[in-house]
Amino acid sequence: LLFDHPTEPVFMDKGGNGTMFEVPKSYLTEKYNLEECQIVKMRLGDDRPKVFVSEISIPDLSFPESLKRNESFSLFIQSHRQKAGYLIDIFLRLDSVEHLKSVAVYARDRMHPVLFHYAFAVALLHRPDTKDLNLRSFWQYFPDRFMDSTVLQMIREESFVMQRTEDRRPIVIPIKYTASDLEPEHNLWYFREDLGINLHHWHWHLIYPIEITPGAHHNIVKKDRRGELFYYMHQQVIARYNAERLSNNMGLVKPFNNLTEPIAEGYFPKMDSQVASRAFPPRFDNVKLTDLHRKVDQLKVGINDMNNWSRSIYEAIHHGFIINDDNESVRLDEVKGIDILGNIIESSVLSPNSMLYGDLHNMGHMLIAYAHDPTHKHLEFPGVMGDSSTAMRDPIFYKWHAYIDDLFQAHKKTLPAYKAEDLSFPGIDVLNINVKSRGQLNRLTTFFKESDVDLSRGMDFQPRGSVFTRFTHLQHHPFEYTFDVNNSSGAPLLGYARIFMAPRLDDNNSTMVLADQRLMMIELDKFLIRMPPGESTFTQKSINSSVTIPFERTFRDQDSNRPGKNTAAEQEEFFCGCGWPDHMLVPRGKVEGMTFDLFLMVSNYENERVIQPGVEGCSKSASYCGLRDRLYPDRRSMGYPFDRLPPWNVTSLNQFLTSNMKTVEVTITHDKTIETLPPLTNRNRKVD
Ligand code: CUO
Repeated sequence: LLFDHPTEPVFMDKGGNGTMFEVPKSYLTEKYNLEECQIVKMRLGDDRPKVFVSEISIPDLSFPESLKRNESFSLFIQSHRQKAGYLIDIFLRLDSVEHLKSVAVYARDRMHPVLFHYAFAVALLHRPDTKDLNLRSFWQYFPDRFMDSTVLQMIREESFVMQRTEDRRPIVIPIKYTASDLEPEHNLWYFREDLGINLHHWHWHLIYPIEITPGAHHNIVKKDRRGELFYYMHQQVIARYNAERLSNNMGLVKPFNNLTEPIAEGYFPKMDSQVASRAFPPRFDNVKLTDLHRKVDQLKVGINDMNNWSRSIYEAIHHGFIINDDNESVRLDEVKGIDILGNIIESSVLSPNSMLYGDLHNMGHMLIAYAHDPTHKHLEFPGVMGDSSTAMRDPIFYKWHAYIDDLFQAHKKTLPAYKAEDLSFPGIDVLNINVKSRGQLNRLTTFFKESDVDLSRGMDFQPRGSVFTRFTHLQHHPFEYTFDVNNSSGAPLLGYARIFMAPRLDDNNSTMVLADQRLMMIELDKFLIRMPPGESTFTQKSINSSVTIPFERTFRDQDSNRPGKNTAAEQEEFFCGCGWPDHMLVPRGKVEGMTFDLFLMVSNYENERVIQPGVEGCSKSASYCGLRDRLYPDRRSMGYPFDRLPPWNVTSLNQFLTSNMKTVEVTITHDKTIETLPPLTNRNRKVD
């Protein structure tokens, strides 16, 4: 209830029979008066859900409250992060769930709705007594950040005219609503504006916060290899985006490495923020960045600062060490180097020297997000790049992150190539690998498909009840990997099966050299296999990928509303909510078919396993998201074996292969027919 309808106030009332009573100081009663509130209460009727809370001593929330409710909130801005961090810390310190509930009720109406949602979700996720709660997805509460604002208006109309929920029809989100075909970048609408992808990004940043108030007694930032995961997850996004570009006969994304150069690609989001009641500002074509100075956000950063930070980071990479706060040098070695750099470049509060290396990535987001009003002259809010739930909609996101990835790759290039002993697995031969989908061998098919999602939790309309929105997204037919392995060691062995895929041809239709193709390698799955002596066959279904979460989990509302669905097995869902959406597991491909190299490596699990206690629950989407409360379940560098340059004399994927690896050519064909849904009302909606 505290998450539902985020822009509506909680109505509070004294009550009960002396044992429990609702918090007396409500936002509404402070703003209006008790009598007026009683009238509102009568008007709303008595069937509204009620929650009783304990009497509490009111915490001092003046610091997070200083961000006004109708302003914008961005995790890329330090002063906003600090306000959220303060609130998170208060939530984490409370000694019981009962207390937490009371303080949360008190805080909810006084805080910025997104700040509250973020802080409360982070706290629930990290408190031992609440971390198993099954929370719904962010898009359900803030649908305004995920779709065209005209759709929201149509939903209001539908719910107003069709008072009975069962008579309501789904509101169809038009395909391609943010631009026309005159804009070539618009080909990629299905990737950039995908609900599941944007949700994944929000969720990732939710479980890997950048900072919490200094001195906070819970350290929720310091998670295992979080800097490296920042690099790897975003690197994979770029690899995937490039595969989509090639699928659409477009050139690879160009890094935004000269901040004084105009940004050719404009972006007009066509979304209204419900919280701020303002449109997300657009960015026109060919806008140039200028120094940012917004006193209201305590935000001051110049293009020069950015260039200096970037220079210092490149220097550190080329010298092979960074200088920390205590003026000591710390080597950027093969194991920890990338993790240190991740925290420096992002940058998180774990950056060992934020004076010297600055806040490069976050400030890039903000410079771009405020390109239309860098000095707050027009009192404008940030564009979509200012928030992790909306940033991936904008073409510049990919150019900015391609630049960020170039920095990481500069470090990876300083590391020695993997030697044969780092790659091979004595005694193991991979004999073959195939994929099968609907009876077809090594041919995958993608298509567009309509799906309905219920948005009623995020809408502040009356009367209530489900209203569905119908959106179109990419999908593929499920597939299955099959491979044969020969174990000649005479003893059982454990292997880690690592599956990647990359386009074979570049944007010039020439076969890529491995030094380029490795950057395009998309991780598809990673799983443990037990290999008895002799030959064995293994199969793995695409839906069980370690990269993805199933469609139902992304669009869970219908799921969690079903009776009996919130089983113990689903209790780890919130962390599990992080994961690349299954419907975007493979690139679109081309109508005439597009050639990919599918790669399998079976590596020695004994050298790579991470010994740690606890059950394996929720380990399904660990590749991009890690595991809750546990170490990243692979000792190898993320992206292994493609994270480093191959030896100079290995130019093709085939030359790279040792006997524990195999590749196969896979064709992805895009079927242009859209799988549509019948125009049903809620009455004939099949709930199960
Ligand atoms: Cu995820 Cu730039 O970090 O957005």
